[in-house]
Amino acid sequence: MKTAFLLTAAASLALGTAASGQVLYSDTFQRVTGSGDGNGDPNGPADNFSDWGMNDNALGGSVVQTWVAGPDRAGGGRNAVTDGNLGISHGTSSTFEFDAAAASPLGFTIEFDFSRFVVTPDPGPGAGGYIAFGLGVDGGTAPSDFTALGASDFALLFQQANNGNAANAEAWVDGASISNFDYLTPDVPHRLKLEVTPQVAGAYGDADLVDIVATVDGSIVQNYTVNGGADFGHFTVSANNFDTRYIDNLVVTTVPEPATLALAGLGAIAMLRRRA
Ligand SMILES: [Ca+2]
Ligand SMILES: [Ca+2]
Ligand SMILES: [Ca+2]
Repeated sequence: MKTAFLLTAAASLALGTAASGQVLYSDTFQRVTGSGDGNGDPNGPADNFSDWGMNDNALGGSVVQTWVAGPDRAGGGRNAVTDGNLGISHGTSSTFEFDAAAASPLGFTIEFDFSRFVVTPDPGPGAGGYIAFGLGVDGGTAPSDFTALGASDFALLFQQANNGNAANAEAWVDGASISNFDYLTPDVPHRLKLEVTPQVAGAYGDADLVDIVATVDGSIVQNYTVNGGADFGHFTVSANNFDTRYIDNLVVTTVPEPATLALAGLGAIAMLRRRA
């Protein structure tokens, strides 16, 4: 009777841990980095350089890295900057090269806010263009405004409704568009959650299958099964140069391993027995 109670208590602890996951890193971009104002003016102050600085982990996590951002824009205002609140991208890419996949055999989650416009109503030319989010950009890839799409293993692109597309969001695999869906109003902020689960624990390679659930604003749900690739847990943000986009409140979470949970459960039993 007593043993049964203790086992139930340990199981509850284990389930509680599994449900919450563990934050690997986060970023609220409450800092000022890069040159220029990132206002989207390609004729702005010359010789701007791109810099997103280091993540702040203000929403949890312990992994700290410097974002790889670029290119720099000598002679123009296009760049990647942080403005004290947002991670801004205009004709640039920013990659967080910590490999969340390598750290998360059972899967990981990437969640953040984004918008196609820092300033609304849109001050730029034509209200067009995209912001895109890629997984798997290999380390050492030179950033361009196309990196998240052209150099990733999987990506989602968000743009305006027109421009000849059937819908205003697209999924890309290995540099090519595979399908599209509608994320409703393209001119307001949204929240994207990517839940990434390898079909075989720890297998994120080119020949491995990875399930991805993409959820926009908690209600628009898209399911994908794609091949992985090297550096699959790298996260990249790219935007073209039509306007000035941003992300904010980034949280990357790992799914705990059952071995760890079992040990935690056994530890809990041992502790409870010692106290009984
Ligand atoms: Ca912020
Ligand atoms: Ca890759
Ligand atoms: Ca691939």
